[in-house]
Amino acid sequence: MHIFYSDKTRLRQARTELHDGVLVAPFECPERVDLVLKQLQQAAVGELHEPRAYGLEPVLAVHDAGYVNFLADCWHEWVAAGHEGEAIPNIWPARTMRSDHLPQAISARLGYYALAAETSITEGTFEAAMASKDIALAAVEHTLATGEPSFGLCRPPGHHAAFDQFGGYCFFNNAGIAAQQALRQGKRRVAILDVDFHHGNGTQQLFYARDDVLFISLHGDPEVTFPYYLGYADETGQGKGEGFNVNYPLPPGTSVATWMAALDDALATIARTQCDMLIVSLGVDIFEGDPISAFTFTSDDFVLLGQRLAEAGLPTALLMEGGYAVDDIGVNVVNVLQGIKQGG
Ligand code: OKP
Ligand code: ZN
Repeated sequence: MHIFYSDKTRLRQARTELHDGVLVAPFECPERVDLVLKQLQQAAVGELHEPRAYGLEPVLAVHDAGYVNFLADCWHEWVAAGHEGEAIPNIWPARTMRSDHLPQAISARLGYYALAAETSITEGTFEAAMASKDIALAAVEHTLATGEPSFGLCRPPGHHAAFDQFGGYCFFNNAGIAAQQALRQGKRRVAILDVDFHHGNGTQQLFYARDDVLFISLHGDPEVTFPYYLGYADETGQGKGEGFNVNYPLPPGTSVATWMAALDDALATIARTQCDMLIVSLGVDIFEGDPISAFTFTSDDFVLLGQRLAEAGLPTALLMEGGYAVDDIGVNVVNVLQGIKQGG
């Protein structure tokens, strides 16, 4: 198996996350990558490769150009405006105000392009986000060329990033960018299976009205879990995309058996809808020890997850999303990949 990573992901080194009303050290930290890499090397899961630079063109195939320009310039504009700390949105075009006008002040633009406030923009954030989507593109390119599974150690994650919004630690939608690239390379329908604890609202939004990307997500019930405002079971797609969006909101504390039953249902849908590629948004924050999540996977259960994914029998690229129990993140990722290699 080929594994893609980049030291450039370290360029995102935020100091602050607004969490429970306090500015804390971010859960989504550079050490996550170091610890996964260490375990991947120790377990000799596959060859490590650095991606090439694919530029902005594949990003602009799914994201708004104004949004991309905002991300590229935000930190510099923030500093130029004389702000002291990291760039944190604190005003939005909320329901009672105008959203048809983009004000010029960086504080206003920050809120316009943000969907949540926990994610600070810092020096190097844009460069790390660029490296992260390059990792995703390289993984998909390898799987397309060889048919073999690949793993992209993306960081920052991507699944909360929408057409023109960042948040939930995400800036570019790595899985969405990679899926679009696979379609351009001749795939007819790509399944994106999102197993992260949190709903992949960004990925859902990008492909909601399309039938060439099937989006399926298993996640904490948005009634009580971030991102709250999307991820319900009645969101089934729109227009020709009707039936190509499937959500499995599951209550906090859901057993692995119940989760696996939903996964079987998801895999049956993937088989029935004639997808010719599988991209997995691999969040290992479904782990029982995750500090911000509430599912119950043990480290051993991740092997079973990998085996089930292999049973789909499709060319598969796995892309890292969340996972914040840093002591166990490496083992949990390795176990998924070992499960994939063992097959179903
Ligand atoms: C990113 B990914 C916790 C609130 C949740 C944001 C979570 C972002 C998760 N107090 N804050 O899906 O792992
Ligand atoms: Zn998550």
